Amino acid sequence: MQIRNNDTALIVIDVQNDFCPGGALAVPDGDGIVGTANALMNAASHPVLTQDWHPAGHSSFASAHKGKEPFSTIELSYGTQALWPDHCVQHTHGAEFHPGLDAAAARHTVRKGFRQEIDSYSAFFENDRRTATGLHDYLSSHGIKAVACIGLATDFCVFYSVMDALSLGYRTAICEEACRAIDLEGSLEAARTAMRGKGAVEVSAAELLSSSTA
Ligand code: VGL
Ligand code: ZN
Repeated sequence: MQIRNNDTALIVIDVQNDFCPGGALAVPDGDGIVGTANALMNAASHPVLTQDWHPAGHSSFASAHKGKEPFSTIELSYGTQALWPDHCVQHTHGAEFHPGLDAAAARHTVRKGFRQEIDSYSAFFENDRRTATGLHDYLSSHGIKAVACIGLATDFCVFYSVMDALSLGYRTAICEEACRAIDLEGSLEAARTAMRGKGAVEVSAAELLSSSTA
């Protein structure tokens, strides 16, 4: 897969301050992908960003549920939801893209998780698995047939985005050197197995950047 191709989009997932060291839900070495993400975005014909964008008191925050701790789970109307520290609250520093990310290189930004009662890991569908974010319509209207996913975190938002992209019929690649994981109770291995099993291919940044016909 090559991101210079007109029918291919690069989806850069949640490279935001709160997911980087020092942030409220820091992913280990989350900021270690910024340089590669910039190189890929600047080469891509269709770079798209996603931004986790929660209202204060969001239902995915442990603090919104009496007696609940972060990294536990709760049953919401649509099923089991993991509970997180407050993070990516709209219009706060934590919700901003990492300052080193060349966000201006993006052609489109998708905000997700802004409905009080529904979390959204995937760039395509919220956690009720029904509510669309609008990204599929956007990509379809631009003739996109293939997507390469990078960003934070491998085993949550990247994972759900990859699985939905496959379900929607996109040729789908993940570039793990440009991803970092939370890895909660084996979630990284489980995510890898599920992504491979459904047909996602692992690609290097070098391959995504190449323009060979091989
Ligand atoms: C994410 C947990 C909560 C992510 C977002 O970007 O992977 N994880 N919100
Ligand atoms: Zn979130």
